Amino acid sequence: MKNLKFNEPIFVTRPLLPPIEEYEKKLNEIWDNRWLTNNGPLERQLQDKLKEFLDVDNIELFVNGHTSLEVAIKALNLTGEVITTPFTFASTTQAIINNNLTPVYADVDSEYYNLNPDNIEELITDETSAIIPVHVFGNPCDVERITEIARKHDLKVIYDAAHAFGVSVNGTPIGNYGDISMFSFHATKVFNTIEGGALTFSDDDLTYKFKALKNFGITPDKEEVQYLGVNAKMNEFEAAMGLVNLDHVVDAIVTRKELYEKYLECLADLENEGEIKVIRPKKEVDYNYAYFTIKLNSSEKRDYIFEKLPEFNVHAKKYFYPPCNEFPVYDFEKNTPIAKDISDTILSLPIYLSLSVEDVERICKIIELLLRDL
Ligand code: T4K
Repeated sequence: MKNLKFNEPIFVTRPLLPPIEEYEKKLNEIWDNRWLTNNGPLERQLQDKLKEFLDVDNIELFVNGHTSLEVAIKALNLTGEVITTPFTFASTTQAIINNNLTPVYADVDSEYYNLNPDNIEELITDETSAIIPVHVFGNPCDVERITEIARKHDLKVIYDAAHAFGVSVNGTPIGNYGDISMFSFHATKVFNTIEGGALTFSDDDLTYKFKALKNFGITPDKEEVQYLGVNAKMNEFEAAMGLVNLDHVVDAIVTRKELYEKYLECLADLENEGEIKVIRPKKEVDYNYAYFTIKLNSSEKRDYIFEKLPEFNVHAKKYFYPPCNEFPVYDFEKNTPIAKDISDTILSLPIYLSLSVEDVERICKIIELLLRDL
């Protein structure tokens, strides 16, 4: 088994990095412009290009995904309670709480781990102002049903689309659903601007508000502080990275798909034996292969694999553990058993461009040996 150990660490992900000359070229532009941040020319260029790439009505760029989610919530003047998912990264819940709202957790579906629309309506009260679902691992939520519920109860919908860059559902690009969608362009994402994020939205009027909110509440035309804002502007170094990475992201997704399919092939026996379950893309979806995630059939097995893999220099991650309603800093009802079970048994395996299909074969071999050894 020892000869399966990798010489270099294999992380759950590595950033998409363009050829350095391409980035240098953009850095030269920054030097020529002497414009580093605050609505710079590269940010504006990237905004136009991403609007086209994501095929959305409006887009506004931000310094990171999380802050943009906080701004999105603020812009819609939400109050009281927000129905959301416990199975997500800490950001989603924290964006709600940081806006002085109460997250109310609806359990997820057991196939794709997204907020289950069946569980939403029973949680709606007079205090509810919005639903904030997450397209977990890039698999879209049941957007049709969520739209229907939101319309019926006059609720806003903000999608956390942090994982869903480039995803479409039945041919409709994912950023067109809900009142607002938030994309993360963090280094670990399919498309990165080092740190970075964006809000996409259909209501043109929000542009003015977002531009103000991300710049200390200062309105773009009158230079008045009309809102209590934050500093969440994307800087030119981030935008430069985005501009060059955008030229590579389509190819990157093709490579991710190849690696994803190699995993499926190599893990087929374990899956057929019921040892693991692979989270697959929904049928009606153009997918981005952002994550390769498996579910083990017990928390003991998940923890065993998670702890043993580093002995082979493989570093998987428990995306997402624990569920947000179990964070010790909050005291929320822990009444989402499906999310809890998934969280206890989930494991995201390495998937990134510089990983080879042979590396994937080796990782699968290690997992197979470990599980058979148990
Ligand atoms: N909503 C959802 C559903 C999200 O998943 C996220 C972020 C957000 C909102 C908020 O968006 P941002 O504000 O981040 O734009 C990572 C990311 O930091 C986070 O962006 C992401 N979700 C989350 C799922 O994953 P960690 O704590 O797992 O990151 P870390 O540092 O352990 O990185 C993972 C692996 O990536 C490392 O083992 C090595 C590799 N790596 C990482 C970085 C940063 C590199 O090779 N190079 C690098 O530069 O959170």
